Amino acid sequence: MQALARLPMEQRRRDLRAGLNTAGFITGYRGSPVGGLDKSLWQSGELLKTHHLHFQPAVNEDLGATTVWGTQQTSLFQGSRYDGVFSMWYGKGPGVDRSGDALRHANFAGTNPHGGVIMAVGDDPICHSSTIPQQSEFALQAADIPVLHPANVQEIYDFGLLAWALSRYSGFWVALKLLTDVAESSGTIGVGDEHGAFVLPTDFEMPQGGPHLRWPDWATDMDLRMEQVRFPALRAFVRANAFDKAPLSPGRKRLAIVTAGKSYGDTRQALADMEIADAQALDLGIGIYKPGLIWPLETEGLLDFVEGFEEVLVIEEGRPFLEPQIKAALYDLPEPRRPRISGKRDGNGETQFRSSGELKPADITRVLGPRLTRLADLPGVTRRLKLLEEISNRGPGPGAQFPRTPHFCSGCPHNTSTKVPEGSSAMAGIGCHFMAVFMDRNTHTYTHMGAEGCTWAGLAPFSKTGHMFVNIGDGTFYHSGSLAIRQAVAAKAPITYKILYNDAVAMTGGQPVDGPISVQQIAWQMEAEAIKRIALVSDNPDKFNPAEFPSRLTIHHRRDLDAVQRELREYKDVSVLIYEQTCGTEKRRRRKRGKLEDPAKRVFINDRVCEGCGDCGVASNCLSVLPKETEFGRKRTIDQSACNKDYSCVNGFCPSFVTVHGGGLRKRSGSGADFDETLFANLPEPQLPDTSKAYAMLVGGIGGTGVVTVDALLGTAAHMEGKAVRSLDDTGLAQKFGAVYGNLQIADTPEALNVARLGAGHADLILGPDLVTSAGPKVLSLIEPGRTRALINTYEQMTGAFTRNPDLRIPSDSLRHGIADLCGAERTEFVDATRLALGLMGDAIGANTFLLGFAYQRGLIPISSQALEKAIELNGTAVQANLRVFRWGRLAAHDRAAVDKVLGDKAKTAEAPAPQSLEEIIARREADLTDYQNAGYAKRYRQLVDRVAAAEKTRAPGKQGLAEAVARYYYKLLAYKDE
Ligand SMILES: Cc1ncc(C[n+]2csc(CCOP(=O)(O)OP(=O)(O)O)c2C)c(N)n1
Ligand code: SF4
Ligand code: SF4
Repeated sequence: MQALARLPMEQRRRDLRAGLNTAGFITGYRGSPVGGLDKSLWQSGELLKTHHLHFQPAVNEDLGATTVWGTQQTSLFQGSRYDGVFSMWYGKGPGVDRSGDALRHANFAGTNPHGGVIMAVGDDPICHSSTIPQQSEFALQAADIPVLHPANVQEIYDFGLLAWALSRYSGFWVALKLLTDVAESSGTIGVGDEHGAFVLPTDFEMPQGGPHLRWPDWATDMDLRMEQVRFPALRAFVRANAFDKAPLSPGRKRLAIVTAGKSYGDTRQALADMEIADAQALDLGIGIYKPGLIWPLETEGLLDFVEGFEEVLVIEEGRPFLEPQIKAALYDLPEPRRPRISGKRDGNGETQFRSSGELKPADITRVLGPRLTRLADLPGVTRRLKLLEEISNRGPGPGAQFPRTPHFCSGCPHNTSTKVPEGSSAMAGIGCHFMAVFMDRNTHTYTHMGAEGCTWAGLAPFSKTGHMFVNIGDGTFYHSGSLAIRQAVAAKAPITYKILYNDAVAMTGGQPVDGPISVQQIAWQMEAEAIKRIALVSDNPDKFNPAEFPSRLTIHHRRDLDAVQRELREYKDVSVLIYEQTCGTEKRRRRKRGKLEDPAKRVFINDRVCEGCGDCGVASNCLSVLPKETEFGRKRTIDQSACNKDYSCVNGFCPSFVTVHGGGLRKRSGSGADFDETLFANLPEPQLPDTSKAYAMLVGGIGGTGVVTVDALLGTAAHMEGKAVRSLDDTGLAQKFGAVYGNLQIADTPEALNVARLGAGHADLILGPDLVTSAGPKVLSLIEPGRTRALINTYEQMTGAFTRNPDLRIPSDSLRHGIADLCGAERTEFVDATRLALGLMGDAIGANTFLLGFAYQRGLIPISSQALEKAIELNGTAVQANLRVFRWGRLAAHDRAAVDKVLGDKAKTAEAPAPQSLEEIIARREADLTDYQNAGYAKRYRQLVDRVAAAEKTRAPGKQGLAEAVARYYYKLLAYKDE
């Protein structure tokens, strides 16, 4: 995203040097994988102004596209302040889909010669964070928009600048197709003048009138201009500037591989995995042609390259897009010069590359490998094919039964807002509430953004079901969803819209809604749409003044949500329930920045009173209500490090809950400013791993808990040491407490880094902040026995399923075995990083950095400690605490006894209770009851248990299950059972 954010600044600089006074305009709508662009631009602050850049996030993508159209009209009206405006539109695939009409109109009209339009199109082909897979080139082609396909961050930058030049020259809007693996990755790039440099064609004379936007102008003229001016100009510019490259061009021509963008990197990785270096590939007669412009394909260069090869193999992800273009180009070559061509299907018509799902280096190896072994004896190929075979026979491993699915954050309003009364159902739309479909909340089906409820408006006349609840976020409402409500009103559909006002566009990172919006405005807007029943539900209803609302709106506390919904579902037309409660994660952010008061109130559970029924977890649906295994059975505890203080767990009138007003969390022994750091003084420096080849690390953690930060620290540190880095982090839906995978590779040179995402058997290190994620099938498939090492946090962080199943247990032993069996016991290590970080620092948030320190000391991180510490400082967040916990991690690896000494008794806390004899169980409880009341009370207990034990001994010699049960549960009855 930073490469994209830098582009307009660079464009303005270059224009100034060329004597042009231009301005830049950036607009669009967020959505992963371009979800973070707006934040990057906002972070640029004053730089935007300095470079005459105007950033205006759009209400939605198609309106954004139309505003861009306007920026190309500077020459049509009096009073332009600039020679031209170069513009950038951004959006994810569905944004392209919904903008079809706007894009066709605007591109048809053309651009300004000193303006130009580029589009940053985020494509998520494997639905990582999307409701359907995207391959936007088809929609862009339909709008006559040329598509460039960058293979890495460097090409985002280079192609971005070239795209504006092309747009100015030819009048086209020009798109950059940004796949998740490229858009969400980071790497080191060059930004000198040679990047994005272009020349004007010398073999082409621009037809009279030129390609640009004008007025008056009519469709038939534009159509003609497209054919006779703009496409020829486009082709000439592309020919002159070699968007396409031939990185491997052999003398002896056997197999020409044509592949673009991410698939190019995947192909390179497949060759590297098979140990085929460039020289050997050339010897074997293998060539590679890499189009940068994937539509319209520049065929002169392509034909020059492929002529004379025996065969052309097209490698591309998704539905065939390059393949038909190449086939069409080759069709006219005379037979002897025309190579055979295969792509999705081989020469026999059998599928060789699937059109659905992700295309991985392993898939390419499976197709290329056998062909190569037919040409020569290649042990590397045989070895790799064998490993892939072994990996695909492994099975998914024990973790497959225990997935970490995304879940609402702690304190999320949707934990409550998405509940529906018994007997009712709900439909989902776009936004965080979508996760209700994974939960036990009678929420089924969804629509694309801005059509929420319209499916029910269509189905209702044909259904006996009288009513439907429909969830819609405030961001979506503002983007386009208010129109969906209008559709439902027009259809008189029996729907209750639950407009979830969480005061943020939360799913994409907590951006503000893109214009003025408030609970009051929504209420009045709904009133104006002729909706007669409107209710407002809030966790703090007193803050609302009824006079500011339509008179028929009713205001309720969230504890009355069920009753309000029961009433609304009887209503026979569209009704609206505005649910107001700020996003939990947003609250945490605002509190950290001092923008929101941090209530001095904390909730605790007295585990001696708690009966472990789990009702608080089920009712609050909150991930911060955790199990606590105690001598007296499984109880509950509140994770104070993660709690976002929405207090919904307190609602159950359980006597175990204790709220503490005032006061803060106690500082721990290892965290205070007065702590003596000399303990860390003599830490030896480990031998670091070799980076002459890519050193690949996978960080398997939980979304929202700092995995991305670990990756960023490692990446920054490596960069500071002059090493090449390539990393890829998850964003979007997975970030919500689902499994996230930080992919990070470090090497001495960038050429060693082909792909951003690690594939089968690629990992040198599995660094596992989360045991569940690290033992999942995805991570296990990265392990190559004998090469991969694993360092895993043993902490049992519950999954969202625990909110529905209070008896859920993490199968830690089998998960650990799943990893150790593959890596080998000697290459696997487990450490209780969360417990140690919490014990030392008073906050579990440092666990990831602790683990990093531990890994470093074990010689598993290929960067010096100085660089890592510098990166922690540069990161700027809780610098002292992070440096400290990093060093604690190092010390724990080097001298665990020294750490335990500092921890003292805390080292023993939270350990699972050790197995005990019957007598020990009884004695412990007898003593407890004496303390609780008196010796007589304890005696009463002892007598009954003894009687049962004696009876059991005579009736069932050798058994003591009954006596043990009585020992445990009679105690419970006497000590704290409250019913
Ligand atoms: C047309 C389109 N543009 C962008 C997105 C990406 N996207 C997914 S969720 C989301 C945020 C929705 O915000 P809101 O409705 O406020 O719900 P919240 O996430 O805050 O709960 C966006 C923009 C999309 N799915 N479709
Ligand atoms: S980001 Fe906010 S709205 Fe989304 S799940 Fe987390 S707390 Fe809920
Ligand atoms: S509701 Fe009360 S008794 Fe039940 S698990 Fe929660 S704290 Fe324990």
